[in-house]
Amino acid sequence: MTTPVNVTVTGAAGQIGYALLFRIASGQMLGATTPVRLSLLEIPQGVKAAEGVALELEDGAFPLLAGIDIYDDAKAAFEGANVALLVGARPRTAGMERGDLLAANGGIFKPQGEAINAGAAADIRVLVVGNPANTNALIAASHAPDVPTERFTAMTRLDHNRAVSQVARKTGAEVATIARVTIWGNHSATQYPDLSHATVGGDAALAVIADQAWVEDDFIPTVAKRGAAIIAARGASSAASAANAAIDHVHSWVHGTPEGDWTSAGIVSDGSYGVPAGLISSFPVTSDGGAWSIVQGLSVDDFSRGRIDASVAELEEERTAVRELGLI
Ligand code: NAX
Repeated sequence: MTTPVNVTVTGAAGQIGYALLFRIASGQMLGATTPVRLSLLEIPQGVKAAEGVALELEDGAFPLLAGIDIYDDAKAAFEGANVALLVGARPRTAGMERGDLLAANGGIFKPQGEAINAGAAADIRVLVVGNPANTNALIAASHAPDVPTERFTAMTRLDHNRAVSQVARKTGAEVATIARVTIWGNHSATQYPDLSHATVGGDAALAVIADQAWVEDDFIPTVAKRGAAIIAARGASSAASAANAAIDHVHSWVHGTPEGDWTSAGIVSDGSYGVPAGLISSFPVTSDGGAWSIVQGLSVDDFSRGRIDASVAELEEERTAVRELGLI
């Protein structure tokens, strides 16, 4: 057996963790020939439930699962990690102000960034799922000065997948024929799902759809507010679809994106498309199997410009807020 890849998952006893871990163990994230060793990080109150999940993982008899360790200490959980999925976060509760939410998450993502810096493997790749994902990724990255910021990413793949699926529904085309959809900005209701460069069966998606009112009044709000629709219908937030998107994100990062297509991910801005450098914003991205690259040279019309700027302004506000809180 080749050396297992060390995968650390935080919030392992939560609902996304429950949907995610079995798929990692089965090889769907890193590939059918790559053994994995799982490190599960929980808060002390979550450890017992994580132990239960570990029992079930054992019961899967996954040939690729080389071991499971459970921790309530970040330093130990990230020791030697090659891939880290930061799922556990502090949710917004009734009456909580944004500053309180950011401060509570700073208390999670600052020490986790420090622990990654201290002990993760040299090739560490981090995906932040826990919300506010972009800014949590920024906090973690800023406390890991020895890890290239490009290794810290935030998940907008669920938004991307939702957008692709909505186009498939609208056009009747198969999902696999839809390409070049983009999510810009923040993983929040201000995100901009963009079809300007998307294609359906190789044709311009906007021409195939031929219904700008649908794009603006139906498609964009449906994608941006899908999380709320799931909560309203299911009585709980997206879990299996979020886990699926995390699997997709890491799979694309590690195995590369298909020729001629791209995906969406929150990665550190280099100033492309007028997004201030240093923000972790969603972009159209490709991967060569090693690193993400922002797709360059796309035209941005006035409508798109306004939407991108609005979401990026929210990211800047969050960055200012966490700066003022001393979290970055
Ligand atoms: P749950 O509340 O079911 O699980 C979260 C788990 O994290 C709990 O078991 C908790 O004990 C644990 N936890 C809390 N603080 C921790 C810490 N410091 N270290 C380790 N574990 C810790 O939430 P779940 O539904 O799994 O969602 C997890 C996060 O994903 C939330 O922040 C949620 O908002 C976010 N999401 C992000 C999405 C995205 O597209 N980026 C979509 C889905 C989801 O809403």
